Amino acid sequence: MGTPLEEWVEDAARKTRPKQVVWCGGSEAEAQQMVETLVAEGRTVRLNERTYPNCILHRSDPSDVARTEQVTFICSRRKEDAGPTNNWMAPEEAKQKVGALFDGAMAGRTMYVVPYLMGPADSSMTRVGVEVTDSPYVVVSMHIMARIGKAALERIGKTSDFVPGLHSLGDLNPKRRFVLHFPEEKLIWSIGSGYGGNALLGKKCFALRIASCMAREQGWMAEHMLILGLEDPSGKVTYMAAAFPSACGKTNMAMMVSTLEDSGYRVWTLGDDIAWMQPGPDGYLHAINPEAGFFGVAPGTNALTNPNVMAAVKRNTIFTNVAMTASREPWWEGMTAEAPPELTDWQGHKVSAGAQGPAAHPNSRYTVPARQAPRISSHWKDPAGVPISAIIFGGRRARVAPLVYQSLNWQHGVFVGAGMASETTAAITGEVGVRRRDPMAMLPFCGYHMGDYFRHWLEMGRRIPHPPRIFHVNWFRKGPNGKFLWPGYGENVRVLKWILERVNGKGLAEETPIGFVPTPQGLTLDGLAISAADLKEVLRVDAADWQKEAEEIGTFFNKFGDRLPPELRAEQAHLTERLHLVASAKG
Ligand code: GTP
Ligand code: SPV
Ligand code: MN
Repeated sequence: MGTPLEEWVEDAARKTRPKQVVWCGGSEAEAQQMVETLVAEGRTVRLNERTYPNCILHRSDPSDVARTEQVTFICSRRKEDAGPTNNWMAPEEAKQKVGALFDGAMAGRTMYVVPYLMGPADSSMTRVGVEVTDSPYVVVSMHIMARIGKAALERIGKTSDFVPGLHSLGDLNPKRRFVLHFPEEKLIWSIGSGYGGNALLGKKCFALRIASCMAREQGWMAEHMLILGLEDPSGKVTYMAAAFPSACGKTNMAMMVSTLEDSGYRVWTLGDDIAWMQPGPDGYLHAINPEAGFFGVAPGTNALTNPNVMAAVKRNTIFTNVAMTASREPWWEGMTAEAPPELTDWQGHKVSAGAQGPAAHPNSRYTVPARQAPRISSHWKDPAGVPISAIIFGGRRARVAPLVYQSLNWQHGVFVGAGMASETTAAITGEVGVRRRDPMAMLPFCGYHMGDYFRHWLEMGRRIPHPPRIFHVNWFRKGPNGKFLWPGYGENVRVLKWILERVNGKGLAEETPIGFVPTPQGLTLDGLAISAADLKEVLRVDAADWQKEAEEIGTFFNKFGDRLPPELRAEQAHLTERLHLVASAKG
């Protein structure tokens, strides 16, 4: 009899029948060997060794470039435990149907066993997973994104205290692609995709879908949030966590180069996608970043919008589906004003003059070690996490949502998060630019009934003596000319500064029906080129628009039936009343 881990690996090998099984330890030599394998497979090239040392470009299958939510399932025993926002499949049916696809799936291939930690080795908030995969791309990515090898194995020892994840590329046919989560067993099965969020099982599958279930059982929170520290002129750092849907600005905000550095406001990076949070002995909600790297959206990133990212990805980085210049350097739309001559596009074709479509895929990405972020916080691996003073929700809204507002209290803040919406992006397969409600940016990531998830948020608020203040931001509001009203990126620090002031009981604000909105004087705007008219528009709360919004939120809440906490229904009614009062005062 082997250990539970050995037995599970043997089981996986019996099913998938690889030609060999390789246990991964996470060494640099192993990474190099994996890159050799990738290059030999023909979809990966090494980039310019002088300007981009130890960087590779991987071109994925053209049908496998983003998360596929329609084939992502929660396989809880009871359908109602997955709730109305998740796809559901019965566990036995899932095991039979998808088990058949795993049968012999690794024939002739190597099965890699990747034990990994989510979180720093010495933190009580850290959890362990093991991924078996037949994809060397997944292995090199996990090398960067998680802490691999000995520490994880030591932690598991002879116990069964790990989240197993079985992954195979299968035949990469979208028709035979499935991403399955078994929340009662804490088990993950993924087949038919090699793409980040579908295939790096430590990330969305474990650290959000499975972890959200663990967090609810164990009294903590697993959220789709960046973590940053905002340093003020006195040197004091205040920590904030922000939840924006996929490709809505988390990595950029976490790695922001503040335009107010000269006046002493500096942003420190701790995490860019996932936060695990737990009340600490000091009465604050403490957050750790369970990951060790960033898997960021490339297009739109340049030396002006985000010099920190540009500096970070100059070495030891995996680029996926970006374009390549004649000198073997990565390129994507928005990196330079004009496309360089002689580009190779993300599918490996030479780009001819007047070519249609982008040269880099809109969801092309870089995978970079967190330690390479120029402004990585000295606390990013702190086992106790950092105390969070503000939670910021946000979305991509061309209309309606103002630049920033503060909720009235925790319960109202939970309502703001539960009712948030955003326009869809290239990070998921499907139509781009469609507005959908995406509570707490967790719509695709909550592993259980979202009504219960809202209840868990409300309960956490009661259990935290010093709860974070809750805000909502929108960098993407557009004027009548279709242009963004707010410059965004490094200028967003002006909004963070106001949030910091509000946390400290200062900051000028007007109370509107939706919450506290900064007065134009409340924002520090010196050195910013924004017209008074645009500023007014970006802060505007339109009662008629918001009445429609409140109605839509009400309709969305109907989905949850009697699992919707009554507090949220009450908040929706209060918002409607406040809007009504304002409208009738004006009328
Ligand atoms: P995921 O990794 O998918 O979870 O995305 P993310 O939330 O980390 O988004 P990211 O920071 O990678 O940004 C996504 C896209 O939004 C990129 O193309 C950015 O250039 C763009 N973006 C980010 N911040 C801003 C901003 O403040 N203003 C504008 N206009 N665009 C932004
Ligand atoms: C997202 O889609 O939210 C991402 C990219 O962060 S992935 O890891 O693919 O989920
Ligand atoms: Mn994400």
